[in-house]
Order: sequence, then structure tokens, then C-alpha cells
Amino acid sequence: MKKLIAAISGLVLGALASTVIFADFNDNKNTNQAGTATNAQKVYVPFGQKDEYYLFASGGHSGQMFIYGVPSMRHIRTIPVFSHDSATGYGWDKHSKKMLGKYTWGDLHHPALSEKGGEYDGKYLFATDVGNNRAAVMDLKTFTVKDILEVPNTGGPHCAAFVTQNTEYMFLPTRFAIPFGHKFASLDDFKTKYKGVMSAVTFDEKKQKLSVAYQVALPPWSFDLSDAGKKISKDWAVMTTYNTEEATTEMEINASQKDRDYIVLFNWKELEKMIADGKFDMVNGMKMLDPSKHKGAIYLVPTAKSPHGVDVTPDGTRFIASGKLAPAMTVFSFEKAFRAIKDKKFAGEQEGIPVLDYDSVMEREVNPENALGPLHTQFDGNGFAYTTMFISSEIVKWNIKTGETVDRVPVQYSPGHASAAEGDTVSPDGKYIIALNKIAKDTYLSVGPSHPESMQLIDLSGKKMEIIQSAPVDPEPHYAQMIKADKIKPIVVYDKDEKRPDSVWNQKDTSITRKGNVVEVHGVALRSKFIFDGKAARKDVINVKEGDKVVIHLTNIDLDQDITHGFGINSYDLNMEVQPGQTQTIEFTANKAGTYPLYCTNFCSALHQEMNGYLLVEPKG
Ligand code: K7E
Ligand code: CUA
Repeated sequence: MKKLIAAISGLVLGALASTVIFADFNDNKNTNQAGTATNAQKVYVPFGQKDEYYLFASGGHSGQMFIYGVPSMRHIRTIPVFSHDSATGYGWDKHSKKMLGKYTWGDLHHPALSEKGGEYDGKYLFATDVGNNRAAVMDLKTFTVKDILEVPNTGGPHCAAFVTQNTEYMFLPTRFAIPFGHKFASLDDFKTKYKGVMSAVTFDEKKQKLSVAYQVALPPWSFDLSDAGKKISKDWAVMTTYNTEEATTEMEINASQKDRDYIVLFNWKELEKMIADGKFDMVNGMKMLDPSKHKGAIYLVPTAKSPHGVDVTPDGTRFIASGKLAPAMTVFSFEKAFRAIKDKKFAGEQEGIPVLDYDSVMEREVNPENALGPLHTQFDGNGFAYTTMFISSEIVKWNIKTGETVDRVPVQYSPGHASAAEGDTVSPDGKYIIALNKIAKDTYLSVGPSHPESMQLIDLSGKKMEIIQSAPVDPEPHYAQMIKADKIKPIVVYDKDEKRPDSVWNQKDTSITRKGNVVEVHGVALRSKFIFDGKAARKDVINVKEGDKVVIHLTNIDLDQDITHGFGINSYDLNMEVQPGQTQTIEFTANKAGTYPLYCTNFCSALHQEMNGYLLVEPKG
């Protein structure tokens, strides 16, 4: 039996590693059924009507968030989050420039909608950056980023973001173990000097700020995916971990040696209490708890080796782990886990953390025939789970209580996550699920050797799952969340009465003032002109001297739906967007003398082309 498991995991590992075998699994003809007339009707949203759901899809290493409408699968908008975006001037205006700081790119994996009582409330969207260790919050009234937080002591917070039932916390565990503060340390000292730090991040809605409440110094393992408990498990969260072998090189082989890794099960209410009781040390300005010293909040649950996803069922009674190297999903029971903790049913300790006895927590192992590479599971609210199979390129529907396979549908190809309608709430809608496929191959018109990823919309309302639409996404759909459209209430124009120190609403009140070598402009943009100084002979010209610091505040006084202006300065590498009623600021040093046209970059009126002026930078001396 052991030999067989070894053989199977060897095969799976080979398939993951080798593109040759990988191709064999996937070279079945594209069986996409999305082309039929009935399916076309199901996704057709007539002109003038709106989609039923918003889909917020991870933009992966583009650092952005993509918004789609479901069921049409039309791409509606991109929100720049962790990387610069010249379309919106994100990264050049003062607020976004400050938020992005020294970073120019990000790797956005898992979006998370804010929740109240375990339901999406449609207010905020969170995301994390594996590339540069950041968390961000977007306001869904404006679909813009409000705050970005850099999290210290962390090497790629991949698990996140999943929020607790009332958005109390999101947990950001590290993917790559590192010494505190990215300090230099030899890999020979991996066991003693490297840590797998998990951060508990909170969002203060009043201040619109993210902050780290505390951190936990876990062993130097890789933490992969997390999910928060619900209802009976609401004070708990789970995350998968791999490389408990603590390998420091050739991870592909060395991090897959043991037959079992762990699910980390932790009680965040208990951790909160420990921090309040002062059970922490300060590390680089962070409250750091050592779980081997302070016990009673964190436990390890053995699971099939190298797990990737872990997902809590909508009723909060179970968590399901998928071992990417095992052909099985494991269903664990929270109730059994709580009992095992109470009865101290431990099977030893790992790095000072109690390990729960596998059989005391496990409810069943689920093995759909010939299904390979289970990654992530979603739910429909009717007692069924939907697990993506990366290697056998399909979604398998199965009964959570019995483990029985009910249906399966091939997808094109190699799904990572899937996203079900209201899928992470206590009451999923069960109407749709979207396969987020890593490989598109022959799906779309070819654009050369590298293709976009693909999303396939699957109708869950009939007896059989049915693929009804497909859309490219570029890159990369790690995860997405789907929310009922009527839960989101965007504003149409920015509130004129909101207190903003640098806004100007009347052309007469515009001004250009100089203090030393700082030139400050309070201007307005309206169809179809800029006015920087209403009293000047040329109202649309900014005169400065070489070396001046220039601060331009621009208010869009067109309070009409969708009349956005842009502000670009030719050859100065600057652009920003000013939405209706918004005030934006851009700052720069005029270090190039000369004559530079400035113009509106966003087509706003019949005379948009005339919406321009000049920046005149007088040479020194
Ligand atoms: Cu692509 Cu959740 Cu980052 Cu799985 S992750 S596939
Ligand atoms: Cu304003 Cu174009």
C-alpha cells in the first residue's frame, strides 16, 4: 500500500514537474460546450441591462484587480492596486505615489470581500501582494485603493486574504521562511534563524487604515492557503503548510519527502487574549508571539502531503484540505478537532506546537476515480463541494456528507481556483461557478507563444454542470470572488461638500502661488479647459523656474456621470486622472527647463482635443 502511494505521488509529482506528461494529460480536444445556442442565451445580457454578479478576479503578477460581469463575462474595469497604471495615473498622483512607495510591481493572489455575519457586505475589497509583502484595501463606493500596508518580517503573504466572519482580521502567513526583518543568515541556520511569520491584519474603517495587530513566529515552513471559520468555528482559522521538511534547496524534490504535512488550526480569539496579556516580544516594531512558549491557541492537524487549498464549509462545521500530490481530498470536522483538543488527543509536538491525532479530527478521505491534483474547493449551499483538479483538468462535484462523486466537467485547462457565486459566505447562491484555468492553449485566437489564462463560467442550475461561457484573463486568475451586483453601491460623482483642503469649485478662486522655490497650483478641470489661475492673461499656463518644486491640485468641477478628465504633461512622464467632483494632487520637481504641453488624457467632450495648456520651465540663470 505504501509503495502504491509512493508510486502515485511519484507519478503526480512527475506530472506537475514535467511538461511532457503534463501535455499528455491535457491534449484531449477542447470539449468546450460554450458554443451552443441555448448556452448563448444564458449568458446574453441585452444592451441596457446589467449583469447579475460582479466578479473580482486576481490580476496576479500584473498587480491589478480585474472586474467582470457575470454571466456575460465582460471585462468591465481594472483597478490598479500594487503596480503603476498609466491609464488612471495610479502611481503618479500624490496619494497613490505615497501608497506605492518604492515599489513598482506586485503579485496579487487572493481578493477578499468584507463580510458581516459571514455574508459579503459589498463595502470593501482586500488583497495581498506576494511580491512585496503588502496588503491593500479598496473602497467599493469608488473602486479605488484607500490604503496599502507593508508587512514586516514576512516573505510573501500568499495565504491571504481571507477575512473572518465580521472582517475582524485577515491573516497573512509567509510563503517563504525568512529571518526576522529579511536579515542576512546562512541557510545552514534555517532551523534556528528562519521563521514562518503570520500576521493578523485589521482594517480601521473610520481612519481607512490597515495595520498589523500582532504576529506569530511559526516554524520555518511554507504556508500556502488559509480560510476563516464560520458560525461554530468563527473564532478559528485554518491554513495549509508544506515544506515541513525544512528543505533549503531543490524544493520540488526535497519539500515532498514526508507523507504528511499539516493544517495549522488556530483560535484567533485566544491569540488576541494572549497579546492583551502581554505574551509577546517586540520584533521590528511588531508584537511577536512565540507559540512554542505560549500554548493553547495553535494546533497542527496532519494531512496528505503538500496540501495547497483548505476551505471551510458554509455551515462552518468542516474544513476540506486538498493535497496537490495526493489524489484525494480530506474532510476534517471542527467538532472532532475541538473534542480532540479538549481531550488532549495529541500525537506529539512539532517545534513546540501540539499535533492532533489524525483519526480524531478526520471525517473522511474522498477519492474521485482518476481525479488528479485537487487544489481548491468551493460550495453551492446545497451540501455539495466543487473541487478543481489541476492535473486531470476538471471540476468534480461531490457530496460533503457522503463523499460520493455526483458530477464532473472537463475544463480547458488545468484549473487553479474556482469561484462560486457568493462562494465564501455562509449562504452560497449555487447558481454559477467559474473555473479559473491556468492554461488556455487552443481556446482563443493565438497571440504567439504565451497565451492568456482562461475563465469558464459553469451553470450549476441543471442536473449536470454545463460550461456556458469563456473569457480570457491576463494574468493571472489565482482567485476571484463573485458577489450579487445589488450589494454594491458605487457613487456617481465625488461629494462636493466633503471637506478637502485643496479643492476649488469656482474658476475665480483658482490660483498659482509661490513660496520660496515651491510653486503651488489650485486649479480646476472642466469641459473643455484647464484653469490654473483665473486672474492671469493665459489661465491655462503654469510658469515655473528650473529646479522649482511644483504642486498641482486639480479639481474636476464637472459633476456629471462619467466625465473624467486626465492631466498629462508631455515629456515629463506624468499623468493622473481626476474623476467627476474629485480633487487630485501631483507633485514633481521641474528639473528640465523648456516648453512642455500639458493636456487632458481622457476623452471628455467634442473639444477634448482642445483641452490643453503649457508648462513653461524657465532655465536657471
Ligand atoms: Cu494560484 Cu491560491 Cu496563489 Cu492556488 S493560488 S492555484
Ligand atoms: Cu478633459 Cu478630455
